[in-house]
Amino acid sequence: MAFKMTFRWYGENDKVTLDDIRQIPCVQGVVSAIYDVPVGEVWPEENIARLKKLANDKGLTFEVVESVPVHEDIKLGNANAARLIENYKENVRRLGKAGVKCICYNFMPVFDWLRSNLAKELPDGSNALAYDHETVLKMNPLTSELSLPGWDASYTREGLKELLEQYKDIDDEKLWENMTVFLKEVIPVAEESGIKMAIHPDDPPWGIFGLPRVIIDEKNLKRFLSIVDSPSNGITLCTGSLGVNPMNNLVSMIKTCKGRMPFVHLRNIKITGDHCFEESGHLSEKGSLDMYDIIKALYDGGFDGYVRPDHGRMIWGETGRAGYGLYDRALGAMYLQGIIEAVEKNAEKK
Ligand code: DNO
Repeated sequence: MAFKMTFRWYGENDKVTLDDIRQIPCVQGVVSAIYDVPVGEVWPEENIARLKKLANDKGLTFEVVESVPVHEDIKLGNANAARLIENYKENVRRLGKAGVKCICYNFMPVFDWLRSNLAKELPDGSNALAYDHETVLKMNPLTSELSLPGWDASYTREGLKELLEQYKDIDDEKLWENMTVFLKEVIPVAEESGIKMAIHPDDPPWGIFGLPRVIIDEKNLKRFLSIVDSPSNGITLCTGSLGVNPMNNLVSMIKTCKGRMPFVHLRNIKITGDHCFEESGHLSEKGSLDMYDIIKALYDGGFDGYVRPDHGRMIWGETGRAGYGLYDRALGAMYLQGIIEAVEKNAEKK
């Protein structure tokens, strides 16, 4: 099957259980990670095996890891980078051995995804994540509470000040350089291990706090893919990340990245102003992106890979990890699957 529907699961401490997930009719597998090993260290094989067994025992596959985080020293390209890249390669090997087929990661300096409001009330009374550029510009990363419940625990920022200091010398070109070193080492190991690496775009796709960000638009995606021209060097097409810049044409990106998108995050967003957006429900008419056009473009390009609904709103009184509750993501999965079924059957009948 070309589109494999998956669902992110934060492991045994997640309020959303595997029993919940297996009851969403279209979901075949979970997307997860090992959360109790510090960034940069090698994941114990028994932890990986346990995660896989837990999922498989519930009839779910475990073929996608999100994320194997890239240590800041690799992004900075400092003296520790070589050792940490070796550890990363070992993780790729171990995950390949355990049957994992795709690894999602990102190369965003210091901060992963960023929002200014974790619970903006939408007109229907639901709560969603939102981003307002003015508010973010006023934030001081050293004093503001920037921790997001959706961030991988491994992204906690000790020594943040020191880290930001080190990034002073890293501009976009230097970041590309350090990324190139990483890719040239890791992609051959991924190829041998039967793994497709899938870089997540920067979210939001513009610079914040003066830090470089490069996985932001079609031109840079092309540049990224050409660094190592291999099916194992791919991207996670995250519609909600790239789509908040109205200059980014997702359908065109899908054509450009044909065959190089092993993983797709399908989510809608509503652009509410210049550099401002809120995370609407998945339904096309609720946001700025046309989910039908996106899925159709993937299908037309012969997409063969994993998809997952992305951040959901908090609805029906649910509380929990912002963006990662059960109900709205489950609605999203079923809505997306409806489009997928229609697109596939429509094409078969022609
Ligand atoms: C947010 C996620 C990101 C993503 C990482 C991948 O909800 O999409 O945190 O997992 O950027 O490394």
